[in-house]
Amino acid sequence: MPSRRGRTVHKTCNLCEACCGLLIDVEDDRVVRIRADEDDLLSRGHVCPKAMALTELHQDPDRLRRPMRREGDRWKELSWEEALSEAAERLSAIQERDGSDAVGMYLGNPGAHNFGTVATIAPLRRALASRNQYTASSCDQNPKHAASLYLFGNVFKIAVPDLDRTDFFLVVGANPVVSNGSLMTAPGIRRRLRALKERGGTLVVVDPRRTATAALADRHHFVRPGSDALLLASLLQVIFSNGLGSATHLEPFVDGRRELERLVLAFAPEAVEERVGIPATEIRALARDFASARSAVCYGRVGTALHPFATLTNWLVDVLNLVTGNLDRPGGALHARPAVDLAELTERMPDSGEREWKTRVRGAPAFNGEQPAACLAEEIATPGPGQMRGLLTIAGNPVLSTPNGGQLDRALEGLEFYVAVDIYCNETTRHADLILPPTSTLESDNYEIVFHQFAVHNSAKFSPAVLEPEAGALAEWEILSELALRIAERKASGLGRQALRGLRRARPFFAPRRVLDWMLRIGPYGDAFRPWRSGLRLSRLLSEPSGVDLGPLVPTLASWLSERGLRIDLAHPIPVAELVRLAGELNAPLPTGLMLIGRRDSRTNNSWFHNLPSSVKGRDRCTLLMHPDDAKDRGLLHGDPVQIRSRVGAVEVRLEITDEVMPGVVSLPHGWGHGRPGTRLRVARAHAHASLNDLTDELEIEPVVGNAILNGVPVEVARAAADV
Ligand SMILES: Nc1nc2c(c(=O)[nH]1)N[C@H]1C(S)=C(S)[C@@H](COP(=O)(O)OP(=O)(O)OC[C@H]3O[C@@H](n4cnc5c(=O)[nH]c(N)nc54)[C@H](O)[C@@H]3O)O[C@H]1N2
Ligand SMILES: Nc1nc2c(c(=O)[nH]1)N[C@H]1C(S)=C(S)[C@@H](COP(=O)(O)OP(=O)(O)OC[C@H]3O[C@@H](n4cnc5c(=O)[nH]c(N)nc54)[C@H](O)[C@@H]3O)O[C@H]1N2
Ligand code: SF4
Ligand SMILES: [Mo]
Repeated sequence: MPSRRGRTVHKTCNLCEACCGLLIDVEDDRVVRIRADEDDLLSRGHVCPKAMALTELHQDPDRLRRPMRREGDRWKELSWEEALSEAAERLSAIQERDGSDAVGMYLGNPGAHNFGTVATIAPLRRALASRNQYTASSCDQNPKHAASLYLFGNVFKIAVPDLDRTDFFLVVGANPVVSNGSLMTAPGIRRRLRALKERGGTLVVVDPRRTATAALADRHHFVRPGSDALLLASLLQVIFSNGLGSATHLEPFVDGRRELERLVLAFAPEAVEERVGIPATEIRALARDFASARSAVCYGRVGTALHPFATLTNWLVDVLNLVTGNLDRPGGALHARPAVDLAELTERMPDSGEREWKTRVRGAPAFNGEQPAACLAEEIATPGPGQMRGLLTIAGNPVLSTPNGGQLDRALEGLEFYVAVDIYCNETTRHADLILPPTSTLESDNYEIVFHQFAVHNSAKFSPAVLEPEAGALAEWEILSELALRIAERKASGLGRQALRGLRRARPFFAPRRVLDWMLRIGPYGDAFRPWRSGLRLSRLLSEPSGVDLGPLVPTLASWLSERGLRIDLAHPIPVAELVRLAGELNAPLPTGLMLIGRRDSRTNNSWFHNLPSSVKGRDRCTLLMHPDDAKDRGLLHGDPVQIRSRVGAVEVRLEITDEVMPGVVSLPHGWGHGRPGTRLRVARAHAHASLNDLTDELEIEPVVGNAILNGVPVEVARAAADV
């Protein structure tokens, strides 16, 4: 029990998308215990081992607490004023000299989990006004945003599986038991999947690896990496040609069904079975079972996003739900109705200009105002107008997380000036001239603005900082808004400059709590600034620390479409062109050789959790998984050190032989490779291992949105010359 000077604070864990509710006991400004909040509306007592590591993270001696400047090989602390003014001045000076595009920005994954960052990133982008915008989304969910844009008219209008009510859950390329769910905030996946079974429901998993999720499934189909679009098109073919579809209340909004029916004729199960790796009879059975279930939902995640037909695949997932009558209905796929609705909010924002163009060097597509991360290195290294000479990274580690990280690593050395807003000096940020570290997550307020959008139950929860920030520390939003205002000030003249200076002084007025209150008030449950009305405001969230219940997911799509005069076009030219390209693939030679895919581990988080002893202890996790037949063909034994070679590089790891992966497929987790010199990660360096993204190919991108193709990478594997 907390002592007299102790207290218990509610917090939402913001390490992953599950958004679990924690109760944190604090004594004398020290965390003494972290446990699950049994009353949390979403998580109902679920937590994973990572939440327990929050204290370790907070206390990690390598976590940066003061701004640092690199002077040769050494780092020196400097004051916030010096750091912020130098950052803003030097970035703006490069832009003044070489144009706006000469400074780029990369935003990484923890940015989406930080309310302060989400609230301040738009003004910072606007102040920089550069086309060189990058985020981890182009190595992740951009194909889902594109599919939602083409179907429902908004990148944030992403349909969520109604996991707790469905009768048939078809999981394609996701491993929520380990990842804790993505674009599906549903903490406690194991429990929810058990409940599905108990109500007589069915779980089917399609994955080249028998994952922890697949192990719980009624059926698991091995699938050849990158072939999901063929599988989904084939399911549609069976459904259309056997009249298995169901009419829905969305019918009045749907166009192009005939054309889609015609296009998928090419993908009969017999035509795709060899490429997909699932027998035609099983594809037919899956189509029938899915279509005849009382309710069913198909859900695809990272495994559907990192291959050559990623946008089409994500589009087909929603289309399958639609044509079987499962879109916008309980038990199927529904859109959440969060208290701050990003889809509605983006409609209210002034348009920030061009959303799509081609990149300078390669002519790759930009999507949703950002360029593919796969192009980052070449945009830095290739001379000419628009070459990136300055860089700002925020909560990102692209050297380990983007394709051909080794090449990016070298390119970063050539930058004239680089500022990192990050808590660690890691493989990427070691190249920075300045590192600006924000307060730790325990010292920050939190509202999961992004992930309420994808939650399986509508709710709203605010959690205040657990600990007082250390003296002199700045929150992420303070750093970013300071940079935005200082850069904008340098660019403005006369009155504009004065106004910006005034805004800078009034910065507390734009603190995230205040911004959140505004957003709640103009949101779907708010009072629209009419105080005589009752409506959701921050004060209510503060008084209900385990979350405000806003009810189960309900159908909203028909009204969303009709209010905006939108229609669902099943013959949308972009997916249709992709279907035609896919049909062309049916005659291409079948790939031979090994294909490399990634994987995640329940104790780690992408690249940045490996400096915490609890996440690296125990057995080696960065091993190559290989099927026994493939190992035998190569004369390899379990535990052998092996070299994996691709077009772009080679790494060495230990081999694990297992029939958990299908023949022809090998698997290595991403996020490792901490042996590079000059980082300040003592624990991670001792568990360095190798980076998967030293093998992935930056030239391989998906053509619609430019997503990196990080799965299905052709590789060769042989015994390594020396031990690893
Ligand atoms: N081969 C392969 N590559 C992949 C993937 C894959 O499946 N296979 N997955 C992809 C996916 S889904 C993603 S999302 C990306 C992730 O790509 P990134 O976002 O580039 O990488 P992370 O490893 O999440 O690195 C997060 C960074 O944020 C810092 N950080 C942590 N907390 C904070 C904070 O509160 N504030 C700030 N400012 N910094 C913080 C960490 O120190 C670290 O530098 O990786 C992608 N890369
Ligand atoms: N513990 C832990 N949790 C995490 C993270 C973490 O690093 N660690 N990362 C977080 C992030 S940033 C994200 S985006 C989410 C990701 O959440 P998920 O998508 O659920 O997680 P992944 O493990 O990437 O699952 C992708 C699955 O796709 C399979 N796969 C690979 N290629 C193909 C293919 O071509 N077709 C099919 N059908 N399957 C394929 C892989 O074997 C893998 O099982 O997890 C989040 N949660
Ligand atoms: S599942 Fe995710 S949100 Fe929940 S405790 Fe673990 S890391 Fe935190
Ligand atoms: Mo991600």
